[in-house]
Amino acid sequence: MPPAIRFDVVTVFPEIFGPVFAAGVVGRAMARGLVQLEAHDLRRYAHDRHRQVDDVPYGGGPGMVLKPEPLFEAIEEIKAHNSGPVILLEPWGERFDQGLARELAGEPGLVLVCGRYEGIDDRVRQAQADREVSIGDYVLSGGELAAMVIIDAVSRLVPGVLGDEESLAGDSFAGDELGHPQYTRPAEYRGLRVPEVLLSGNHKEIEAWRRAQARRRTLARAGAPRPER
Ligand code: 9D3
Repeated sequence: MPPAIRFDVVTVFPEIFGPVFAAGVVGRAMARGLVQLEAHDLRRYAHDRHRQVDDVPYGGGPGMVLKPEPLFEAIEEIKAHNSGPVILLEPWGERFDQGLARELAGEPGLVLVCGRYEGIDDRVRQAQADREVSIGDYVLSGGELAAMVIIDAVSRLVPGVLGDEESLAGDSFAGDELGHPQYTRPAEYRGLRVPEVLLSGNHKEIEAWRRAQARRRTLARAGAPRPER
């Protein structure tokens, strides 16, 4: 069975991807062959014996810039077996949200290119990239954590990745709300009681309570991104 989605990541830190996805639902989907992830070491595509993948910026300034040649060659090789869009992880990219996750989950694969240092030679964007994506307005040290966020959020939308236990329906409430508060046993802990309605066994009332709580959360967090509209 071919994977439902394939992620190829270009990075100078390929070794950090394995452990992150070894556990959890995405790791299980990978073990089942439903999701395939390959992290490609950019240094393997370096041209010189020092395996140099960065160089000083033209025009001067601090830091280093990822050189075009290793990135072009890595991306071109990956494109031969991954027909999905090439996405550069960039702080100024289009904001990743649940809508974009859904869109990307419909692709056969994604090629995720992680920047490091001051950034990526712009010719990579000009000639190789289909889009640029950011995960939010804060400064990370590179694109790897952003790529992992995207892999996680996209993978769980691939049909069959989630079991019945953690099914997609649980991501939304009435299709449009944030979740309601959750409780498990014991019914009282350190004087804190579980709301009586949840112990009542009255499913109609429980449903109404949850709906109201979810609405409260949504209003209290107005402007917060909504999962699974
Ligand atoms: C300090 C360097 N900055 C000068 C204005 C630019 C800059 C370059 C590279 C800032 C951060 C980075 C590394 N970040 C990413 O590669 C990145 C990122 C992020 O920082 N925030 C949110 N999403 C992303 S996706 C890739």
